[in-house]
Amino acid sequence: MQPIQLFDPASSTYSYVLFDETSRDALIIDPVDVQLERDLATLRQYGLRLLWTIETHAHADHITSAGQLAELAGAQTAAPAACGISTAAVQLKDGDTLQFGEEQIRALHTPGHTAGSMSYLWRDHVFTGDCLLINGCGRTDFQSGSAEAMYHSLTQVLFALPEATTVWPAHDYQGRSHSTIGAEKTGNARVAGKTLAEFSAIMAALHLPKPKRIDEAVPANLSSGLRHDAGGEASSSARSAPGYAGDVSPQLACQWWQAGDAVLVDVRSDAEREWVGFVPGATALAWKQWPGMVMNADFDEGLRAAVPAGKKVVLLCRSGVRSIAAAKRATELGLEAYNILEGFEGDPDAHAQRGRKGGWRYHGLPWRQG
Ligand SMILES: N[C@@H](CCC(=O)N[C@@H](CS)C(=O)NCC(=O)O)C(=O)O
Ligand SMILES: [Fe+2]
Repeated sequence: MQPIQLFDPASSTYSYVLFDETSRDALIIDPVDVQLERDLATLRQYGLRLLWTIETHAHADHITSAGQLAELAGAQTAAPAACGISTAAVQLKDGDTLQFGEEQIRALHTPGHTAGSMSYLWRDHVFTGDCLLINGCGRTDFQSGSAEAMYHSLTQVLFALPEATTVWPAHDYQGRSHSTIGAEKTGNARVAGKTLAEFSAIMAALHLPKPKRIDEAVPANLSSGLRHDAGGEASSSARSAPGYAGDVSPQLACQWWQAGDAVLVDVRSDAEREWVGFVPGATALAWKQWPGMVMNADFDEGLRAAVPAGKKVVLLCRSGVRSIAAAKRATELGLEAYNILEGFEGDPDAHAQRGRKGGWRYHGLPWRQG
């Protein structure tokens, strides 16, 4: 089986989907925010359940959709431990493996483009991020880059793999899709047959312009692409000036709902409900929002139809972030709208801090597996 290779033309980035053919459990490497819809459609087309989003490094040229995929598809986020992506649920160290169905992918620490950069090995395929590129390699002139570390990663780590290993890079700027370790070992213009001194001189002479989006992309990628205005801080700033009727615990929301005082609206996607679990009898109305784009038309219409005059609406999402945005929208539509704290599953950071799980499903309230 071959990896599914996906391309983002604006940043010349390749993302990769791998899956287990029996269980359909899948992962995606280096997903790009503006390709979110395409990637969700790809998962649907192949009938896949996304278990993992995996970063090769904190990108400087585009923003990851990892955080969005966690919300929308129920994936867990994984990133190299030394990249400072503090929101990633799994912090990978050299040699760590991630399981998807019967398949496994293994992290190889390949610093040089950045100090934390990793490549990933799956069967006889290696996903090299911005370490080994086709007839090139990642630049080493910013973000903790090092030509010496790059030289070591290329010649000692990646070129030590079997020559038939297929190389899948994170970028190609000339339309090439993949290569092999053997071809790069003998023919790569920057490193093949070069000493460290020669390689370092080549890297120092590149003088590449700074990526256009670096100042915006790196901070966003350090929080899995959930920018501060769309991520966890949205809830704390929202609390001081909510723009909606208020926050309620899952228990109180359930009481109101069961007493007929409120309509319970689940704003997660169909996929999330199917994979994670649903609340029988709740109204399903997906809230679609990703950076720079809010798609409200269906939501508005559905909400108007679902909530009779005089009733409250209580909004449920996965971790209590999207439900805030949805509650604000419902308020704009004239409804008395409440956000259900911590959503269906709870906030993983809060779990870690408090040592307990907080979402709807952990309170003995009605729900069923999808
Ligand atoms: N021109 C691109 C940036 C290109 C770039 O710097 N790419 C990085 C990867 S993030 C690289 O390592 N390039 C290696 C090369 O071009 O040789 C932009 O403005 O976004
Ligand atoms: Fe990069």
